[in-house]
Amino acid sequence: MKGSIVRIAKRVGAALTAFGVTLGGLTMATTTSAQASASQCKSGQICLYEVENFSGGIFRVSGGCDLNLGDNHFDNGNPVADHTSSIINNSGSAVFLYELADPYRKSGYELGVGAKKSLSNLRSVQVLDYRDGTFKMVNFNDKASAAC
Ligand SMILES: [Ca+2]
Repeated sequence: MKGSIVRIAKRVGAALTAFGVTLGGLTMATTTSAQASASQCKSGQICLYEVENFSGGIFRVSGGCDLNLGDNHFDNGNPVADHTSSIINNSGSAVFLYELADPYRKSGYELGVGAKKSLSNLRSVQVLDYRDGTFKMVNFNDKASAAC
């Protein structure tokens, strides 16, 4: 009796494992096709990415400036504000990411990204802190609320 229960449990376990592997494979395939990539940021565009290394959702800053990212979404539907983890600036001029949206833009952190520059993550970057007017290294991951 005990032996058969163990056998059944093992069989169920094996079936679940097989199912899990199949599901995992499907999930990965789906995720991969929905992931943004660096090549999706064309010449002239400023692109914010939801995930590090230019992955997850992508949002292109229209006209190079958006003073409040609170009403914007990545192409996968997720909110942009406080969710940017990497950036490509393919425009011809510098762009700045701000910790706070207008009208408080110049009351928090400001991160400059030069023309044709990119940052694959924002975990340790030099920002200008308007609170005390000094430059400092901070974790700016998931902090941007405006881009201009
Ligand atoms: Ca906006």
